[in-house]
Amino acid sequence: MLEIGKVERYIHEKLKKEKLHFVLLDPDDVSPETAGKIAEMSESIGVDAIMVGGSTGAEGDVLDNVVKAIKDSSSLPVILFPGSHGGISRYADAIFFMSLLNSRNPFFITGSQALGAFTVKRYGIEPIPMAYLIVEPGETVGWVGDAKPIPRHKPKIAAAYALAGQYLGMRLVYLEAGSGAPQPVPPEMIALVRKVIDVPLIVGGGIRTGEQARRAVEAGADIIVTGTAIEKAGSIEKAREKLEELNAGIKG
Ligand code: 1GP
Repeated sequence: MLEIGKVERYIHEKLKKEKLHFVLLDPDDVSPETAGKIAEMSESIGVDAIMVGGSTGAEGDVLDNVVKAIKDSSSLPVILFPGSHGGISRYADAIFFMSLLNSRNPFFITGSQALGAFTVKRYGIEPIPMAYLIVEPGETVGWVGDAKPIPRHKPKIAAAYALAGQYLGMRLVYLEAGSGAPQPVPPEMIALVRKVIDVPLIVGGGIRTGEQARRAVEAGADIIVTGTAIEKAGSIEKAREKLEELNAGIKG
């Protein structure tokens, strides 16, 4: 029988008490040393998990070394956020086993998933099925994933895809504006998706301030993902300040 794994249970348990903050580290942008430092800091500040992945170059040794450095310096769960089946590391705890539902290319909906499935099983990584939806502008992941980005002023399209994802058995829905997006997913879209689905809602892309994070949470996001604001803070001290600001916006 299929059982829900440890990391997914951890997410559900924590969600009973508060909204969650996941920090995304892209191995193509951060060294293992910096990743370790950010992970340690994240844990001390109250971040709930570290996601690792990216659309380009987050594979092989580069990926493994970042995951290992994070595991060595914190006890937070490490969840893979792969751009394709190349983004699997045996050292991670779990993987968002995601389908880019609004891609034009079946490779990103089911193809890459089939190519990666046996690797996930062999490594014993916990798969967490997730509907991944790209909202305008979509940035690099939208281009690479051949998405038909959901127009920002069409929340109903996002809600329809999100509900379809839930009905297909996906246990999380992720609304993604794209890493480094000039604006995050609009609150009206988050609110409608939240109203329609029952599974936890993750929101990310372009969230740079505590205020933006708070607005996303107030609109109905359960989990906020932040990456660029921390990776590009400029120094470890500034990254700490940014993490604290974002975390305060999420946790209230
Ligand atoms: C990207 O949603 C994540 O996949 C995080 O985006 O880098 O803009 O925080 P940012």
